[in-house]
Amino acid sequence: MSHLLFKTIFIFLLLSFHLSFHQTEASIFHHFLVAIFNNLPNNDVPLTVHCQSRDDDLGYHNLTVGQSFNFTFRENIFWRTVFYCHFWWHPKETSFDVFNKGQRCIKHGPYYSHNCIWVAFSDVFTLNGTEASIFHRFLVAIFNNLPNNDIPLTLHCQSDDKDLGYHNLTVGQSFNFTFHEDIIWKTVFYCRFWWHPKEIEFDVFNNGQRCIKHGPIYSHDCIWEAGIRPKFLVSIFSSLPNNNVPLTVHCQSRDDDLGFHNITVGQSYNFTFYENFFWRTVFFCHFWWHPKEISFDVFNKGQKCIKKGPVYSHDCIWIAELDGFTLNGVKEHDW
Ligand SMILES: *[C@@H]1O[C@H](CO)[C@@H](O)[C@H](O)[C@H]1NC(C)=O
Ligand SMILES: *[C@@H]1O[C@H](CO)[C@@H](O)[C@H](O)[C@H]1NC(C)=O
Ligand SMILES: *[C@@H]1O[C@H](CO)[C@@H](O)[C@H](O)[C@H]1NC(C)=O
Ligand SMILES: *[C@@H]1O[C@H](CO)[C@@H](O)[C@H](O)[C@H]1NC(C)=O
Ligand SMILES: *[C@@H]1O[C@H](CO)[C@@H](O)[C@H](O)[C@H]1NC(C)=O
Ligand SMILES: *[C@@H]1O[C@H](CO)[C@@H](O)[C@H](O)[C@H]1NC(C)=O
Ligand SMILES: CC(=O)N[C@H]1CO[C@H](CO)[C@@H](O)[C@@H]1O
Repeated sequence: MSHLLFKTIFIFLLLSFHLSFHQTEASIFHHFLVAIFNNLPNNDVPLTVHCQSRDDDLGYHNLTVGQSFNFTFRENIFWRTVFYCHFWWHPKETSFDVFNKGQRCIKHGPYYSHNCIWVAFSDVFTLNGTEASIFHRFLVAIFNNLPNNDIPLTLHCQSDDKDLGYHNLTVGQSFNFTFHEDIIWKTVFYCRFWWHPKEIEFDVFNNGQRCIKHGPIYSHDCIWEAGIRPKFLVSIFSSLPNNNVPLTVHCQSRDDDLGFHNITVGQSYNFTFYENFFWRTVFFCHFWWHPKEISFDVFNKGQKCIKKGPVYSHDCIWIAELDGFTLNGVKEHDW
């Protein structure tokens, strides 16, 4: 009996959830269409397409000239859907996001549209009639921002069919080149760098939307800087009134737990670290000064310590006072 009651309630709950879901659905979901047309020259090679999202694999499709492959989906209000497709038109191949942004299909898409009409031509893809200009002309700039030590930065950049030669850059100099990327045709530029005794080689361009796969931003300017990774200092100084209660601090990053430290009045607790190229380091600290406590990021942004930090500095000097915390002289947090 009780089992049956439970079942009934469960079904009722399920039904009512379902109903309310459908009631709100209309206002929060948008319908999108992605269409991929084959407008390639007729050469007996089909355009093979394989599209996927995180959750859906739409399978492989062969399109003859004039054919299209379409799919529709509903985007939720969080605009998190990403569909990417891999294209083969022997011997060429490429892959890119065909949808990663509500309203414009892709970031920097040409129009506000819920119809994402992609057309494959022999040398370019268009989105909704516009040559996807974000893929078109690219600049690679390589700056020598190394310390001055009489050794030039020597570099040698190449693609499969171009050799850009050897170049020596003195400090402050840059070496630039531009090229046209046709997004079907996979351009890769790689460079070898020498700064005696160091030497390294990597791709400076291998992705039409972000310069390199997993590059930090959508851009067709690929600005590389050779430098020494900047070293940052975080210093936490207690300027609290002397009342026998120490300031206890516990700082962590994603990878490092710096442990618990008690700072007496007039003392400081410091740590230093090297920030990586992608500026992704975050350090957050928890502070206790009985009965008060607070936690916040003490570092989450290269150059200014924190987003909207008061000054450009590699030294992040936090001072704990009776009424809160200052960063490099500017009040940032109340207790
Ligand atoms: C697509 O065509 C290729 C030959 O060009 C063939 O190997 C493949 O099986 C075809 N795939 C589908 C899904 O029809
Ligand atoms: C795909 O969508 C486009 C644009 O709405 C339409 O012209 C075309 O007929 C559709 N193709 C198929 C196979 O549904
Ligand atoms: C670059 O400098 C090195 C010495 O550091 C020299 O041997 C080489 O010839 C120079 N190359 C060019 C292209 O100027
Ligand atoms: C290379 O490009 C950068 C970024 O646009 C620019 O600041 C710099 O002056 C250029 N250098 C040369 C030598 O053209
Ligand atoms: C910090 O001080 C508290 C007492 O105020 C003590 O319980 C704790 O063990 C101390 N921690 C460290 C790391 O010294
Ligand atoms: C922490 O850094 C500050 C600022 O550079 C410095 O004045 C202080 O002496 C350092 N404290 C310790 C314990 O190293
Ligand atoms: C060429 C083409 O398809 N243009 C369309 C792009 O999207 C806008 C907004 O939906 C339409 O008005 C255009 O006709």
